[in-house]
Amino acid sequence: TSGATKKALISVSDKTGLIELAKGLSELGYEVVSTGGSASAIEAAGVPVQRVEELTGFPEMLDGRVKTLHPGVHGGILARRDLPEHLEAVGKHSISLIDVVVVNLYPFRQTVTAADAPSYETAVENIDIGGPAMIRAAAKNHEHVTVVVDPNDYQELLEGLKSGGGTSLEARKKLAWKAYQHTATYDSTVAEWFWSQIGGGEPAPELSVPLRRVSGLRYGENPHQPAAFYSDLSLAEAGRGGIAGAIQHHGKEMSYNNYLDGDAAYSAVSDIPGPACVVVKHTNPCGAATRDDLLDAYRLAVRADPISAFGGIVAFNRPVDEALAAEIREFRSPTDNETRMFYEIVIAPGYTPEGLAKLKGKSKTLRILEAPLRAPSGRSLRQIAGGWLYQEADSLAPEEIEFTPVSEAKPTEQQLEDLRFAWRIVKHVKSNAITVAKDGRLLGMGSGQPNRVKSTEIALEKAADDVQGSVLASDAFFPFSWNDSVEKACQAGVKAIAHPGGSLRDQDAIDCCNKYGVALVTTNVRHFRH
Ligand code: 93A
Repeated sequence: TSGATKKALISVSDKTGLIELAKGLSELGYEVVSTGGSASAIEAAGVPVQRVEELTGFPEMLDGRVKTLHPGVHGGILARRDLPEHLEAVGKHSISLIDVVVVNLYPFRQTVTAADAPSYETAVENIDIGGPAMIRAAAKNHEHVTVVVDPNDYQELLEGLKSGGGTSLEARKKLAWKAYQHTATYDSTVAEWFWSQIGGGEPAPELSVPLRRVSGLRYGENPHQPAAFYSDLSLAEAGRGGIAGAIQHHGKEMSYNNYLDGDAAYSAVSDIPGPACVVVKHTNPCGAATRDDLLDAYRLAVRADPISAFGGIVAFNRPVDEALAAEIREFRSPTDNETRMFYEIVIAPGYTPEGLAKLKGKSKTLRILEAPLRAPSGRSLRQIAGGWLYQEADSLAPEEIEFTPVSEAKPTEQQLEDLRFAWRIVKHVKSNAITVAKDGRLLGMGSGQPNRVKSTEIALEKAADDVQGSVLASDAFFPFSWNDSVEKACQAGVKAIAHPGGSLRDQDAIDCCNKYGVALVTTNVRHFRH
């Protein structure tokens, strides 16, 4: 075989546009090489074609499992044209260079999702090995080789080749990107299928969510967005409690944002075992406390951040009695003693009759909701453009997690208890999430910052004077850097820190805590909330 003529290798399962492509390439002076079915189709159309067996001097074998997996093919694709050693090596073995590679893969997805489900064996035979190898090789050598995986790109390929010097480097890079996307998607489809075949992995359920339109809402997040509220009628979600099934005793009608924030508050407070109060603003807990006396818990929760609590949602996990209702009604802002606190919603699993009557007197508008506490599991669905994401709810409680001390200083029982409390709350805070707590109350939190150090700074700043002797929880591990969160927390007076661990820089966090005599524990569990 001479290196003079340019070669194009075609091996396609989807034969769309194949003949036009082969004709076009042939007319441009390319020698077309092809595999079994593709070669037969090209031949039948009267276009000259060389069979890959002739190129390799090797027959197809193992029922077609080995067709193109040969140095005669891969050497011709991968040789660098700018390296004399490479050209010499292929020359020595009479391997001819391949300039254009057109491949699309066995239709694995169509095969395994066909109405007539194939046997396990058939599915396995439909895993393409030689095709991805050629695509990846050609894409790797895009400096010199053009790779095409999509029949929609044939036209552009022919036009590019026609224009004198062949396809542009820019075009080849773009095609290489597309090629790797193609093989990556292919492999993840295969992995997903295997997942469905192994006992350990439950395949994600086919979802059809029976929804009942409960009410129209005045508007969505903003007044120009029409909106409505639907409840989920499926058996799986029935009886799980939470805000969707709440009874409203009093107040203005619920808004879209009320549902969102109310859900966040009630989910967080439902996760705390002892009597507790959680205050939420814009879906993030900005105050939280647990006390034997719910009234104390309420006072402490509001004090964590009274400015944020103003206009927030107040959620309890025990019934509200008259004394607590009176306190909610009269409570004045700790920062400005003139003003009574204003809330959007109070939600609890129950009210004493006196409690309810008292609370109603706070204002005409205060929404008073009653709902069973939210069960800790269930499903979570979120919309993205053109689709939905499914996951099981993040229901891991601190009791199910091992808090492992990794520093010289070990946490005291009280610190461990505080860490568990901080951990419960951090799960409900948007990532990057940091919570600072002491004696069963939240002192400060940093949420939603794209930089963990910033979240830490915000949390420490909010905790202010109370930070001495407090504990800190981080929803994900600390990537240590010169201005790291761990050091900031230690310097501020935090005495124990919990994070998942698993960073390459874990040892740096340990060293830092040892330097300050702070206890560091790892949980091995992450609580991202994006
Ligand atoms: O069975 S394979 O994994 N082994 C190979 O060596 C091989 N080479 C190409 N499958 C292989 N192919 C695939 O055959 C291509 O990816 C393409 O999808 C298909 C084209 O076969 P035909 O030209 O016989 O229709």
